[in-house]
Amino acid sequence: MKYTTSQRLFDRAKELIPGGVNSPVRACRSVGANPLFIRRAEGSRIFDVDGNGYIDYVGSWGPMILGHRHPAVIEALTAALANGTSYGAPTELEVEMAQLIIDAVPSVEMVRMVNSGTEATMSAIRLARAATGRDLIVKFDGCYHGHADSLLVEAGSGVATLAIAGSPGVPESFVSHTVSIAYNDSEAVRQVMAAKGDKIAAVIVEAVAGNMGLVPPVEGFLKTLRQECDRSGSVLIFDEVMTGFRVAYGGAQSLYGIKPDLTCFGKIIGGGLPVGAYGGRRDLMTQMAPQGPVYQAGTLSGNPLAMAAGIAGMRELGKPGFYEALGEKASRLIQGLGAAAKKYDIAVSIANVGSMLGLFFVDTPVRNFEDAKRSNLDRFSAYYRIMLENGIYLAPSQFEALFVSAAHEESDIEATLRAAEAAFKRLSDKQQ
Ligand code: KE4
Repeated sequence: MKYTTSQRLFDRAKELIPGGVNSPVRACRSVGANPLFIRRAEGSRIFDVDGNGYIDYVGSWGPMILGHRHPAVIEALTAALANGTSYGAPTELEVEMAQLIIDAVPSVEMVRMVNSGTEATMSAIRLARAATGRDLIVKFDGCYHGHADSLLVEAGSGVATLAIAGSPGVPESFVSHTVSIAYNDSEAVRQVMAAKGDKIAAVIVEAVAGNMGLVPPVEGFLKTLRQECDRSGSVLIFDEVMTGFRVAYGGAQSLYGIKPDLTCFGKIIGGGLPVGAYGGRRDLMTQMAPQGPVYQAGTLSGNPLAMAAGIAGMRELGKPGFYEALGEKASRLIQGLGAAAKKYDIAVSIANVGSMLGLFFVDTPVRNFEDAKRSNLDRFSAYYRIMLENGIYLAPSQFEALFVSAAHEESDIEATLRAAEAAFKRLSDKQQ
């Protein structure tokens, strides 16, 4: 494949934008590649500026569950555009979006729109601290909740990929209020809550972790969080920015039967436009300005274009059988990947929760960030590059999840499995 235009644009971008990208993980540094500059996307495919086409499993890092340019989304956006782009005033679309989220997620009694997942988690943390009068928050190693200061501690995603524990510029005083413990370690949770529970404002967790690669919760982990927060009076926050409307219409909380006090959303609910939201118990949410004293605001919060795209997409997701069909595709892919790796004796740990998939190059189960970090990153990088050569667009990091969309056809799955088999064969040959 030819990448000359991407390369030229990247060289220029690096002079103008830090690292040449507007979000670090896009720089592909951890896989020793240069980023492709994208011109357009359609359905399950994405096309770079050199005219190369790829089957897309990044899906804009989660939002594109319907595939790119779904007709219903494009039609709704076109109609919304005819009325303008932003007013800075309430619209009927925001009422409709709020109703859709509240109807889909029973733990959410009220909801506030913001413009990113980071804003959603940052606001939920502020609300929990205000409501409890406490400062401490608990998060989990390898979980990423956006780049708000108090959450950039042992974070996953781009931070994990860049191996930054926290980040320069975050005052020690900020992270001193954040405790990060091992994901899936219920005993550690009980110990921290026993020791500090009366000082802990909130426990925030990815109910299915997608930012250290895919790591599902083990039996009892989420229940322990619920029980311990009930016991200590701490607010349980599910960060469903990635899993919300992804793993089920009601999110991960509907799969595992645990009701958090607050939930954060993003990605899918904006249909590909900038969006975030947080919501939950009415007694908490009514403390947000202007109804209550806790301040949070946003010029473009509830933007009519993002609302129109999100609502149109969510209506498609609410149709009978949508998640079953999507889950079947993901399972076929996962099973095929496992069989291909086995055929060439390549040790992998693979998992999926609905249409969120993970593949680690490690021969033991991955239950937390320490396990994930044992993955063979050199092998992952080689796999990434071989798959790209074969027209498969994967997340350029071992510490990310992959996403199957409704637009992925059987032929896409088959092409992906052929590419994976070729990749595992090459890895196996190199191994010998
Ligand atoms: P944003 O601020 O990027 O909209 O959302 C932050 C966020 C919060 N919570 C979870 C569970 C998330 O996964 C994210 C963002 N996800 C990453 C990819 N894993 C975004 C990609 C990027 O940083 O470019």
